[in-house]
Amino acid sequence: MNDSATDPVERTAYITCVLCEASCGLEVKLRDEQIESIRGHEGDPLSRGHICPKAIALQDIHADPDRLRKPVRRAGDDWVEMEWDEAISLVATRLAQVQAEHGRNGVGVYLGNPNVHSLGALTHGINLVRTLGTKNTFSATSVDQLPHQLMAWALYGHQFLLPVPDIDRTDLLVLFGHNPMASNGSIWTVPDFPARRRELASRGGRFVVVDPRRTETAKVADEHHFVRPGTDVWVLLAMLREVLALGASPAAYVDGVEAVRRAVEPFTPEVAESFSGMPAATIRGLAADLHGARAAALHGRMGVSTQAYGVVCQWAIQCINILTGNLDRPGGTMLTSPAIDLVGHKIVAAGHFGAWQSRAKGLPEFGSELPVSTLADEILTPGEGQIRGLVSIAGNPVSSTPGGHRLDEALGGLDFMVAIDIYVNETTRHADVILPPTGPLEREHYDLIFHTLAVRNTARWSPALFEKPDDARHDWEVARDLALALIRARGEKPSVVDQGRFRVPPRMIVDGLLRVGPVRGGVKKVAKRPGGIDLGPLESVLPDRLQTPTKRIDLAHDVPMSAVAELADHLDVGPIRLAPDELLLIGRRHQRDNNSWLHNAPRLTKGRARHQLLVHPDDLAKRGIVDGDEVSVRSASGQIVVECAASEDMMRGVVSLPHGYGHGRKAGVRMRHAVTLPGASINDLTDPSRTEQVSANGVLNGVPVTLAPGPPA
Ligand SMILES: Nc1nc2c(c(=O)[nH]1)N[C@H]1C(S)=C(S)[C@@H](COP(=O)(O)OP(=O)(O)OC[C@H]3O[C@@H](n4cnc5c(=O)[nH]c(N)nc54)[C@H](O)[C@@H]3O)O[C@H]1N2
Ligand SMILES: Nc1nc2c(c(=O)[nH]1)N[C@H]1C(S)=C(S)[C@@H](COP(=O)(O)OP(=O)(O)OC[C@H]3O[C@@H](n4cnc5c(=O)[nH]c(N)nc54)[C@H](O)[C@@H]3O)O[C@H]1N2
Ligand code: SF4
Ligand SMILES: [Mo]
Repeated sequence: MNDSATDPVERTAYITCVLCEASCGLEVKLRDEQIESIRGHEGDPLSRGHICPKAIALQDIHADPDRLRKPVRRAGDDWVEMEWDEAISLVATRLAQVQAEHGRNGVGVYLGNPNVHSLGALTHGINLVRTLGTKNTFSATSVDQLPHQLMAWALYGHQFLLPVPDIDRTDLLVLFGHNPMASNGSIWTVPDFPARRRELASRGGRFVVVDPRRTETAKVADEHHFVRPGTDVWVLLAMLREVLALGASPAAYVDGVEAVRRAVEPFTPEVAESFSGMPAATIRGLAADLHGARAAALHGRMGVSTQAYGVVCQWAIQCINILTGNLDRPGGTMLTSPAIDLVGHKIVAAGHFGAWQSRAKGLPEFGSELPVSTLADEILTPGEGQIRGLVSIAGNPVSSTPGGHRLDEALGGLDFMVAIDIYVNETTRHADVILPPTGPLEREHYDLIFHTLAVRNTARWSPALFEKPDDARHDWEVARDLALALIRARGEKPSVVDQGRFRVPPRMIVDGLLRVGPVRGGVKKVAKRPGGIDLGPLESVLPDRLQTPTKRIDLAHDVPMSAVAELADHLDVGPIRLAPDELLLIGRRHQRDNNSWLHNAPRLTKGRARHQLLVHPDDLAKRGIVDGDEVSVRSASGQIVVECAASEDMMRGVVSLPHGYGHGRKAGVRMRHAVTLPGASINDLTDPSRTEQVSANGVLNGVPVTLAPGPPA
């Protein structure tokens, strides 16, 4: 007979991994509430059993002694724990003070990447930002996908109408500046990319990668072409020109073709070759292949978004997909029909561009956010509207944004800073108070964003794996409590609308939204099925789903067209000119890194070091540097010392460094494993004064640098 007192209690839970855009479904086995195993959930209709090493590390985050579990207040280089009510009240009072003295814009906001991976941050965090009411709002968008959103706004009438490659049915997939074998896909929720890529090959399809490094993805492609960093714009415009020469087949709802034809006329494949190093014949061949394929998809990501002409690159990519007839075609690039339709239900605004400018540099807002490259300027430049207080939510801009070292100094001079964050990192170490919400295994989740970008229409509810501890607060509760306290600290009374907006929990919001969609039921119905509800493959939805007032697409939209005209006027100038000894620096992601965090997860940091600067052996030899040497790397913005590694995978003249390294720069950071990790921050080299031509997105790739042996004397 079993002795129930000693019998272990076993259970299996099905949850969503919130660590990257792939949003995999996980199967977690527990024994007496201890995690026994984390696996990919085979029955998940979207992720089909996929998992990567980061998901295993979810348990490291959960158990990490470095993770904050109670609010802390800075006392010199030390941190003192506080009770929640006391902390919220202190923060609200101080923020209200800064805004009373310096105006609403006197408090700035930075929203980091993990916000999009947290339901509560999306449903409630955004309302906290609204309550702050500052124009000085910044986010990771402007070191990332801002050009995509701007292009979608211009062409499709909504910043979130972002077509994704229909990889499961395509015959030809062409990726520019994207490394899904490491990143698992971006602005494209494509869990299980490795298997989907293999299926493409076994269907007889082709896969082409254009990248200055022979990446993990390039290595599994049928073709890889090197391109000199920052020159994709000429390649893509030349491809667009060639597609038009072959004959365009746009849908009936597409306008502006002739204007585009005239605009791209100067951009010949020969011009593109001279700037990019990509042979004109290759450029013509790619255009012809995209034009001739039964179904083809062209997608460009970080590599082309975070360079000087990111918006034109993204626009040209859409134009090529549209003019080859591949937009909205099975196997081409398609829009999703998510169970919760952020676009159709107008939950997310369509976006607006240039409605105001940043104070110091006159850079344009997009969707009410300013480009983060200019955050330090807004802190350091005196005058009306200067940022004197900061709210940083799930972010580490000192590590993640151009000229991070300058921002690091600027943060030290603020009157008050609060971070809503689970760690003391390079940025939050400057905070006066840190408010730590529950971790990823303690909260419920529904992917509002990534279902909208997924290769299959599904709806998955993720329960909290563990109940939150009694004295913990979820991110939505922190946002609620802080916003309501701030309103009171201003001497006002929260309105009925405010009360309602903040007190309804995320689950109820999702429930209501699901009920008006195709699922025909709420959270309960979705949650009943591990892996969620399968709504099938992507469907053709155009022109119905367009949000332009005319329900038509105008390819010749003013914003991209004026940028193309400017490029045409300066065709003799071309890309950035380099001094003879200069190289171009680009970024890199690894499967076991996650932006600037997770470096204190032992499971992810063990094994071969990967912080090195990759350099082609010829470029090392020219400088008398040997593989494994320490080198100093200098740019217009700063200097770092880092170990180098010879790599034949690099294009000559190009060097690569991963971002998110360089921890424990000074006292205060409390991440044990991370601070002993070798490596330096690439964003001490990226230049905040060089921004993308149209949107002022960060230019993270194609940064001119020089290399010298050893640390500087
Ligand atoms: N040079 C260069 N720079 C880059 C990039 C590049 O390719 N090259 N990539 C850019 C891109 S695409 C991005 S998205 C940004 C990302 O950069 P950031 O926006 O700074 O975000 P992260 O580094 O992902 O994480 C920031 C912090 O969020 C906290 N955090 C994690 N989970 C939670 C949570 O659930 N709640 C709360 N409140 N906090 C949490 C952790 O402490 C972590 O340190 O970096 C950008 N920077
Ligand atoms: N393991 C892991 N996964 C992640 C993340 C992570 O940090 N680690 N971060 C997540 C986030 S926030 C994002 S936004 C996504 C990003 O996902 P990806 O877009 O795949 O990001 P990267 O791996 O930086 O890939 C950018 C590629 O562009 C190339 N490149 C650089 N400059 C140029 C150029 O001028 N032209 C061209 N054609 N290529 C260029 C680089 O060599 C690199 O291979 O990944 C997400 N997934
Ligand atoms: S690919 Fe992304 S979502 Fe999937 S398990 Fe890895 S980190 Fe999690
Ligand atoms: Mo990102």
